[in-house]
Amino acid sequence: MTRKLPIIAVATAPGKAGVGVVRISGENLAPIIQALFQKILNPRQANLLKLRDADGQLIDQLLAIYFAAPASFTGEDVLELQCHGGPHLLELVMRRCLELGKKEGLVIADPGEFTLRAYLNNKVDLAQAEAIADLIDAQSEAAVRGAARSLQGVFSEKINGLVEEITQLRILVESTLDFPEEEIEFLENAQARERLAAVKNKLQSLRAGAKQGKILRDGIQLVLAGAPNVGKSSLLNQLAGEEVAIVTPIAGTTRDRVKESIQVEGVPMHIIDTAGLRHTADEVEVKGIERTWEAIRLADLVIFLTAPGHDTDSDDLRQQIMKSLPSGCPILEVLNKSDLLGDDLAPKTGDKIFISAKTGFGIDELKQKILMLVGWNGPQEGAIVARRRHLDCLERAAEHIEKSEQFAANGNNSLELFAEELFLAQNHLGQITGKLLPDDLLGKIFSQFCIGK
Ligand SMILES: Nc1nc2c(ncn2[C@@H]2O[C@H](COP(=O)(O)OP(=O)(O)OP(=O)(O)O)[C@@H](O)[C@H]2O)c(=O)[nH]1
Ligand SMILES: [Mg+2]
Repeated sequence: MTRKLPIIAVATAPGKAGVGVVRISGENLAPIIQALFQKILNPRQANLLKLRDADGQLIDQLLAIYFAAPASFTGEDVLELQCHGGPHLLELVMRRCLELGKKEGLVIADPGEFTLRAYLNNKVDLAQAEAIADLIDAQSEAAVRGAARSLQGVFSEKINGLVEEITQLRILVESTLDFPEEEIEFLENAQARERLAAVKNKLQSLRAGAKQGKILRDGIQLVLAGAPNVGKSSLLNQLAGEEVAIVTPIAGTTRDRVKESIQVEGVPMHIIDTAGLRHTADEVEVKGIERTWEAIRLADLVIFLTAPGHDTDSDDLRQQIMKSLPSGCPILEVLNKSDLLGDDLAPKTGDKIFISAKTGFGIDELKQKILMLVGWNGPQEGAIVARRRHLDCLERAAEHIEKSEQFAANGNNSLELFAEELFLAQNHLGQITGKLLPDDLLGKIFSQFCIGK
């Protein structure tokens, strides 16, 4: 995980482009630069140079920029070669660099290895390193802005601020531990409970912000499920604004999952249209229905679609779906084909939403309801992006703060436990920015990056 060898990778996306960048990072790149260009490069200057193969034939004329350690992205020496952006050309450039860097141990970088080095050299903390990947993967403009804020350290600063407050409180508590008779007075004098309440509030608002940030980063897996022919594919098409899925009056039209991503108010929605749920002997349809259940088991929200004339078994089906939902996943019952009801719209009861995939009636209301059910509070000033990992850490920290509060309330003889819970809360927060992070987790996080980053 933490090898020291110089690494190389193409940093730009695969495919043809005007420019393609090859990046090298290592503790000392001087010998490699010398071998490549027979000269020393001044740091931070663009040099128009020729790269030749072993026979002296020109591979490319390129711009080389050298960043001397520690003033670089990785904190090591970095060489950026801005070549022409052809995949075969870049392959040749890579091969030549590997040839000439062989003596120095130059190897192809693992996914995320450049950023890992930036992290290990304290150029960014872990939350910022993750924000780099999130910025690249951002699925909407709002997600780009959120990731950029996290990268600037907005999220990390809040975490660090909270860790600092907890540390101060711990120092107070631990300095009193040796004087048990003063415990109760201590809690009063140091305003420990008030300070703890303030920490709790801040943690609460961080959790709320991170929950929004997770929606912004990952979007919502929205599964359209129901009996055949109720109009699931029609609804997908209506939401997507194009004919993504095949629609016919024949029950059992959709056999496989059809996915389409849209954005609603900057929130990415990954809509999954599924095979209609029914008993059937058709082998293909049976497989399709299995996939419907798989999709339901991974959903963030399931729309249970019904339509007039299809409600005979709908109670059973709803029950069955409810049993398969992941914990906390809401189900929204939607009645399609409301255009067929004429004036019968009156019995609109409960939470059920009436729509028409055909006319577009109720679609805006449906979108709003979806956002509300997944807990989206609308675009927010200063929003950040966050990951499941961050939410988990915040949740664990909140649990320990909760426990520490109980010990503080108990007063007598529980100061030690109070301090211990504070310590544990602090640890979980520290894992977000990467302090106190188990090594295997680090490997897992960076392996999800793209190559060359
Ligand atoms: N009147 C009316 N017809 C609709 C509406 N939505 C869908 N339909 C019709 O209902 C039929 C079935 O629509 P689909 O979207 O294929 O239904 P589905 O739920 O995907 O069906 P399967 O793929 O078989 O599970 C088609 O003939 C659609 O034109 C609607 O809002 N109003
Ligand atoms: Mg369908």
